Order: sequence, then structure tokens, then C-alpha cells
Amino acid sequence: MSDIDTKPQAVERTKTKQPPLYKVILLNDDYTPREFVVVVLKAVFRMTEEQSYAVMMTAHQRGACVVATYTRDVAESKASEANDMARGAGHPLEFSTEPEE
Ligand code: TYC
Repeated sequence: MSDIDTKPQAVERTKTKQPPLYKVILLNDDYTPREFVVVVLKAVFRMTEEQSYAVMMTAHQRGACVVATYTRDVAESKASEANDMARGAGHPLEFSTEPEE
């Protein structure tokens, strides 16, 4: 018998940790037209007319609505893109981001 220890010395583990996710949140306001909110949701978040309308109405009635979750970079760039569209059209519409619990 050889003296060489052939037992595995360590267990290799595959890294499965997912990056933290961030929510994009649509905030209600009293001035932005409903139709414009729907246009932005369709353009930036690739939602259908029906999905966009439902999200817009939830924000309108409850004050805010989670639009979707993404990695931090994607969430922040989508929120910026949507806020830029609103500012460009002269509306106070606002999207924010926050980490998912
Ligand atoms: N409350 C707006 C209105 O009555 C419509 C609106 C809905 C604005 C949702 C923002 O996130 C929003 N014209």
C-alpha cells in the first residue's frame, strides 16, 4: 500500500448565490395623464397595454405600485430612462428603486 493520501481534501461547491434584486416602483401624482403612464410602462418595461393599465391603476388608487424587479444596474437605468421620458414631456411622474427584502 502506498502512503499517498488519495482522499479528496476539500469539497468543491458550485457558486449559486444570486445577485440582490431591486424593485422599480411607480409613484402616483395628481398631474401626469394616465395615458402617458401607460405609454412609459410599455416603452421602458416592455409591458402589454393590459399589464401597463393594471399597474398604472394600482399606483393611481394605492399611491405606488411595484413595476418589476431587476439587478441593481438594470433597475436604476430603467427608472432613469422612465424619469427622463417624463421630464422630457414635462410631467412630474416618478419611478424609484429599492432593494427587495
Ligand atoms: N393620478 C394621475 C391622474 O389622475 C394618473 C397617474 C397614475 C399618475 C399613476 C401617476 O403613477 C401614476 N391623472
